[in-house]
Amino acid sequence: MPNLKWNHPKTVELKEYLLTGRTRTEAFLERYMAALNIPDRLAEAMRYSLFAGGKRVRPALAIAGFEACGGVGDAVLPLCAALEMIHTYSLIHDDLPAMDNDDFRRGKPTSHKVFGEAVAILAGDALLTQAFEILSDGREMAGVDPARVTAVIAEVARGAGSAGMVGGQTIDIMSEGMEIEAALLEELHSRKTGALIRASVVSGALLAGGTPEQIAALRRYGSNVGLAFQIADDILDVTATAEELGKSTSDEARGKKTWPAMHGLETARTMAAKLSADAVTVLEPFGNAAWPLRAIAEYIVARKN
Ligand code: GRG
Repeated sequence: MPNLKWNHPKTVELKEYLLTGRTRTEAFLERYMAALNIPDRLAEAMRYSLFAGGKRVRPALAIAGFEACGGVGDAVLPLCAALEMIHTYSLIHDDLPAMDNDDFRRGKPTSHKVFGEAVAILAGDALLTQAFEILSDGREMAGVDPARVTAVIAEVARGAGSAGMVGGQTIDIMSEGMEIEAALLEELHSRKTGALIRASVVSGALLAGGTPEQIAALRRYGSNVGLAFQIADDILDVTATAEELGKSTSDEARGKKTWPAMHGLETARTMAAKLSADAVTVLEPFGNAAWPLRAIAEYIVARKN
């Protein structure tokens, strides 16, 4: 596994890159949310989870995919905001009593603990719907070829929907407490976590007008990084403290199958490192324009939360 430390020069560069992406995404989200005419309690619940201190990995991947294919400027920000809204909706719903029944997320009480189940469900619904409104709002991506915007919307919908994240979550819920095969665990994680991560980098590339070869390469990158992200999450679930993770119950304790439980901790680490290394290999034709994608692939398996 790459041994990146936060004071290493390469990670300092990535840290700045992530911070810039995060600042731009949050400024866009603030502006967009402020202009919405919605009931106060709903806005409060949406904002509570949207601005709870997430790492903003998916926006960073979208920006990095966009830039790797020659994209410049702010046209990518609506995509970043939409991805973060979809991700936030998934976490709110995942924490509900009917799903994982979690009390803490990102170190704060979960949405339903603060707002009650009904408003938490509605905040999730609103964030998901709002994401697609942003993507289809012509004013936000003025000047971008509409065919590219349509391709982006389809890519994000596939990553978030029943073939992607929602499908993976369903397999997860249905297999809780059961013995499952390694292949099903991989499918579950590739859909539940990997699909939106892959859609983030691919949709950034589609928005920039990437060539079919570039899109295919970034699809492979996204699949590898997406699965590596989930394996790293499972490893952290058993090695990091509740404080570092910002949540209280481990997945293993909840009866979920994890990579370390299935394959052992060391093999899980080796698998994550291999997926990350394979992801970096496909970036060769992009040259230096893909340095953030390389750094993110390494960061994802070295992160501490
Ligand atoms: C409810 C449809 C529906 C889907 C939920 C993504 C998901 C599916 C559930 C989350 C369960 C979970 C903790 C999976 C591990 C990987 C993951 C997505 C972690 C959270 O993402 P981060 O680390 O979170 O990017 P932050 O807080 O940094 O935004």
